[in-house]
Amino acid sequence: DDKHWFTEDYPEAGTAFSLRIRAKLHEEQTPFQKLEIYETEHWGNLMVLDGCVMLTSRDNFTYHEMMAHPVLFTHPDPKQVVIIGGGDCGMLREVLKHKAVERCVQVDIDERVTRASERFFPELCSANDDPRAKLLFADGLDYMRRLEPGSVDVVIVDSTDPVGPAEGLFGTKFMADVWRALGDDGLMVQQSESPILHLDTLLADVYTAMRGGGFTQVRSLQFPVVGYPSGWWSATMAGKGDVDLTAFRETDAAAKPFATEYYNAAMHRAALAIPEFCKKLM
Ligand code: AG3
Repeated sequence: DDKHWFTEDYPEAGTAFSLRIRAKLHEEQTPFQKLEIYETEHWGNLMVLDGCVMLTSRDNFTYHEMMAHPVLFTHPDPKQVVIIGGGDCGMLREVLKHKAVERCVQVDIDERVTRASERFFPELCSANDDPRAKLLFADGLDYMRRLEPGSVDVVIVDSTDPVGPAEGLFGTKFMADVWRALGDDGLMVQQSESPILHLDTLLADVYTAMRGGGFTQVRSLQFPVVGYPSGWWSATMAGKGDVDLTAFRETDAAAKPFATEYYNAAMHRAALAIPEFCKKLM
């Protein structure tokens, strides 16, 4: 009964991930990618771009919370935030939970992703009307190049895999543009794929690109994402100057005045631990 399953195949790993589906709710070829939405049996709605799982209603909280909150609790006072990608608006929602944030600009190349999210994932779009939010539909590479130097506190890169539209977001040139846009205490975080599958083929390159772009401090967090290849994911933070990326505002995190489903100070601390096979990155 193949038609009752959505499957993402990972040829490089010899594995696949399937979700039992009830219906295909939407399909379109946008100017940038193929966008599909399914209703699943057990995981709510599913968004797929170019055959890759982006999120489900039920599991996206681990990814969005672990990309947004660690970096925001590591920066001393994050006021100006930029999200590159993130068109589903789930990252924007997490960022705006931080009262210190005065403005969060989301820059996704594909407006259709946001329109589909508003329709099929309204819970992710609950902060889109926040006066601090600004949604731009533009090329993130261009946007970053043009930002005024030193004008941003935190950049969050919530991209697709490093092929197709997102490829440039993993390169040294982009990292150098992020470095320049950030203030002295500035931090970035980038989704950096699976430690068990992509350590040598991607994570090592992200470290090289970040260092090549000028960042002296680089550190990954690891956490589960059920719907992504291997179910085991990473986010890599980078900082200017001699910031200690393991020294977050732990007291503030422990007393966070907003609800989360995964993130807390202890999960943040735990996610910073480095498995033995990953130590060669450091
Ligand atoms: N960012 C996508 C991560 C890459 C998933 N890769 C895959 N399924 N092959 C997700 C966007 C969520 N805001």
